[in-house]
Amino acid sequence: MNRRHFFNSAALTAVAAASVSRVAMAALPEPVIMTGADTAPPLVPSSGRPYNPVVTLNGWSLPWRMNNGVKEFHLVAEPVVREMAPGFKAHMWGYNGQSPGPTIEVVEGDRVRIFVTNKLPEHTSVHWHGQRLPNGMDGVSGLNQPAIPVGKTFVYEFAARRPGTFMYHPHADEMTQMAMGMMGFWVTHPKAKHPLIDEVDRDFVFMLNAYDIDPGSATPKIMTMLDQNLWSWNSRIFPGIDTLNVRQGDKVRIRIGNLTMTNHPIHLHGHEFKVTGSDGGPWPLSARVPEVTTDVAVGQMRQIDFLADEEGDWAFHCHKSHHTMNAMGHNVPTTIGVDHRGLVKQLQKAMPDYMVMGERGMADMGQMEMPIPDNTAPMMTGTGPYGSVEMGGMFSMLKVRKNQKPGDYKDPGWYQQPAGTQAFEWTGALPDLARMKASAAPKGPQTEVQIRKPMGGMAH
Ligand SMILES: [Cu+2]
Repeated sequence: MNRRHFFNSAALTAVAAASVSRVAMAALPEPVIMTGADTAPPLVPSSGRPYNPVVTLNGWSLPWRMNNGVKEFHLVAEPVVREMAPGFKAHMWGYNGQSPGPTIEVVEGDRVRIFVTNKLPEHTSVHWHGQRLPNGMDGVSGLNQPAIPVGKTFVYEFAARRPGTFMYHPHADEMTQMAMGMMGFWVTHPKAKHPLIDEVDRDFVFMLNAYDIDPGSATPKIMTMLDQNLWSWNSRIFPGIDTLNVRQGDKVRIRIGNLTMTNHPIHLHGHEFKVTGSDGGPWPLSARVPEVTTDVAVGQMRQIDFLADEEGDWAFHCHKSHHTMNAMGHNVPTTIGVDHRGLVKQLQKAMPDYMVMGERGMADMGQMEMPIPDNTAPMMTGTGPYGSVEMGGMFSMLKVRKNQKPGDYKDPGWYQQPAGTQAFEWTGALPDLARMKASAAPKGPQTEVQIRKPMGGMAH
């Protein structure tokens, strides 16, 4: 984190006091810029009302300056380079050095002033999705305010009236600016104990977002409506998404926002959770049912709570199987069952790099080190302790450990399963596989259907 000036941190208060000049204090706060894609530790508040901070996956929370009782933040809309996975950098637009922008955390009742500086090549605005605020602060350019011209700074100011999880994003040339990565999270913590908001030990936030970046290129294609090839959490794709590391017995909350163009059924292994809130606010107890998957629709936020009581490395992912894959630059028919013998040599005369894909399924792809263009990520990848995980995109893990210290968010490494608790190979005798008896088969002529999936539309 490149803290050009640090306005709020328990650890660095003394530094901040020394580094903020009187001129800066009189003017707008200097922006804090993030240069990396690591998950920052929670930003413990050192001014204003106390709260239990969130952890943004592969992201961070924006420090503020307290000015006469008003929390002042400075967002800079600008082109950024975001590392989506190790070795794969995308040229996006975002805020303060990254896409998504920093999470803004405030407390119910706080007076908030946000300076927004536009360093994009076109005008922009910021809409504060889900907030109660004066109409002129809602950020729809043309409707609520003139757009923020290139090079100008606008000021938004309102009170954070209700606790909850919200988002921010442009409401000016939205199609371009959101496809380029402009979005961020906003959390308003309750000011006191709230009957519908439990206190939790760990509180994670991330945004579902999606991009269309051709393998070998770096800039998202903004015209793509549905056929994005990179399905990401906070503009990161597996294996670039950090794991959610918790202590066994922790009460865990995860807040998930969706600013893609489709819904995402988010699935957690090994535990049941309850959806306890949305951007509309905390849900009544009567609306909370146990689930292991919750669909997060476009423009929605879902907050899930659960007790992390099962030790292990638990998969946590979007259940649309094409959303746990990375970029594919091809339209191919399904070739499972096709005999390729002889064909490959013929094709390699014309295309020396030709490889057979999917003769037995696509799992081979996860294991083959297939040459790929310079700036992209393998389609199905990630190595676990027992081999290739064959995943990409919207996939991570919940890591539950007995000895994870409170407040420690470091990756504990792979889970060591106790002896006798892992699936194993049967090495005894096998009976003949039971088949349907000929006498039980339907009579009459049989048609064998050859299924060949249609060409094109390999959208995932
Ligand atoms: Cu999905």
